Amino acid sequence: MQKNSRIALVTGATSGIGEATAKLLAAKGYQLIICGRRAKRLASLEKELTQYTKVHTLSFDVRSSSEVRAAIESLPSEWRNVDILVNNAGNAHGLDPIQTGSEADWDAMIDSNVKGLLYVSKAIITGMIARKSGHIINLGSVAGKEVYTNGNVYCASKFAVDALTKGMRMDLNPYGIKVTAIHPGMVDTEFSLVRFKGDEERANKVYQGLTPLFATDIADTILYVLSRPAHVVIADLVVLPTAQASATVVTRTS
Ligand code: NDP
Ligand code: 8X3
Repeated sequence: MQKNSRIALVTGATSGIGEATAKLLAAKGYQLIICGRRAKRLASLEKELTQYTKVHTLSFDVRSSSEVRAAIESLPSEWRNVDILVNNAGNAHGLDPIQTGSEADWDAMIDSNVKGLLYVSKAIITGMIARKSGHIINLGSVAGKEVYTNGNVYCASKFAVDALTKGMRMDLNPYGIKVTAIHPGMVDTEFSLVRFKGDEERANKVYQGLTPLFATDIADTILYVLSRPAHVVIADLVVLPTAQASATVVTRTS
């Protein structure tokens, strides 16, 4: 078992990028607070990861400021000093033109991708400021750098993550807190299944004819960002599969 005294809180650890990140950081000995709404998945992940490191589980919905506050306040004293926050929880809901988009989808994206990130950050930042140290990693997206057709509100939510990351880095600069944004292109996770509301055929088509990124690729990137020396912060990274040149340019072999 590798030892690392740092405590990392990962939101959205029940699948995809968050789950892969939790697994990699656990293998590297980081102590982990794993979060998500699906408590059963968290319980089985906790069981798996405890062979490597200490794990604490928090099940809450990032869209609810009161749930977020209660969850963070419930942390036992030995888990309170969170060194690393990976703001990963989030999803796209729908892929529709602005004129026919669903308000429920808009709410879900803005409430989780933007407001949820803010609520969790606020709850954690107070302690980081008091200790004058910490590292916040926000999961943006290529969709937060370029808008694509029908991406409207999802893109806006990720543009907001980009702006918030820059703002956080400025506001937290006097306290020695590092702030990083990682902006992946296409990653084969449950992302498209959620976007298309469980339509597997449609979700699978997104990754057909190309080799997408895998969640482990982004977990590797997160580990790289975390393992830079104290005087180095990776501020902003766009990570694409080789087959993807931009939000809209992708080469498929079939
Ligand atoms: P997944 O759907 O596999 O994972 C999303 C995670 O977010 C789940 O663990 C889910 O947990 C959690 N989550 C979603 N909504 C909430 C909520 N309201 N409260 C708490 N947790 C929530 O997708 P990815 O791993 O791909 O996505 C992770 C992040 O990466 C997202 O922010 C996404 O926008 C971003 N991203 C993804 C890309 C991709 O192509 N896959 C590309 C660029 C960025 P649970 O349902 O248990 O609550
Ligand atoms: C996820 C990548 O291109 O589907 O953020 O929006 S994309």
